[in-house]
Amino acid sequence: MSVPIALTIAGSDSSAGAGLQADLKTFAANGTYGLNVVTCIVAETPEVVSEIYPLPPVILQRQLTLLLDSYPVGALKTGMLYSKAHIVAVCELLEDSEIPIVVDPVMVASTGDPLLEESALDALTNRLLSIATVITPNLPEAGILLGCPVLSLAEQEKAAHGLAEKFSCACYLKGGHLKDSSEHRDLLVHETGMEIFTAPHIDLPSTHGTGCTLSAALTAGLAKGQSLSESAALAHAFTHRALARSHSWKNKNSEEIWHLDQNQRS
Ligand code: PXL
Repeated sequence: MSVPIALTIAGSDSSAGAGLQADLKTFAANGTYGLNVVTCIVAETPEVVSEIYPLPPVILQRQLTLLLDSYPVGALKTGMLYSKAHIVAVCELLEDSEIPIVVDPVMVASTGDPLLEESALDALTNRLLSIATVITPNLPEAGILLGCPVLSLAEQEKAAHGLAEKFSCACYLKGGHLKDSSEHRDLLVHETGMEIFTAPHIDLPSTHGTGCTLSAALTAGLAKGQSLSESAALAHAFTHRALARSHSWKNKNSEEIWHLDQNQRS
């Protein structure tokens, strides 16, 4: 049997809980072979982003062209793209592609540091989102994309439909930023309706990498030929288990979610 291939276009997180490292671990844990295109090198931990070093957009294109020419990619995702030039570089190569595209519209790190330049927002909304099969914003990102904040469960539902319509794609809207509930509610709006995924709130000092993990698991599902609905259910369950198994080290502030061997760590 041939192994399904998932590809990520993302930044490198030195602490490996987010970014392309989270994506590759998630791809592997979900039965796919992962490929990666690096956009930026980020010196960071869950507590601090100390440096962002963007690679030249042409180097991004060389990686992506080579991989698309060499492998039967089943699905791909974009994560941290950082600048307008990086977004345009990706769109130039993917605009005519038939591969399902998951766009995680990464804007801000869990530390609050920006991971997208302000001048890139136009290219994100006008070019990248229009080639997405499914987008996976969190509530602050949804607010920016729609031009109005999303602050309640009712607004979340309206926003998920609004985004799907505005960008003519499916929308998996993550509800984790609503703080007034013991339960988190994510919504998937797609052609045939809306699905709701709920999970109990887990109190953690850091949720670094959660968004990357969810969009990567969704991409793995699509790469395996699962429907959007099945892929979303897989992604939701996988991310919840990874968060529930978060690991921290003695005398160290860092805490990282656990992607691999979900049945082996309790
Ligand atoms: O979680 C968003 C994200 C995406 N990509 C990279 C990151 C982060 C968060 O820190 O470092 C490279």
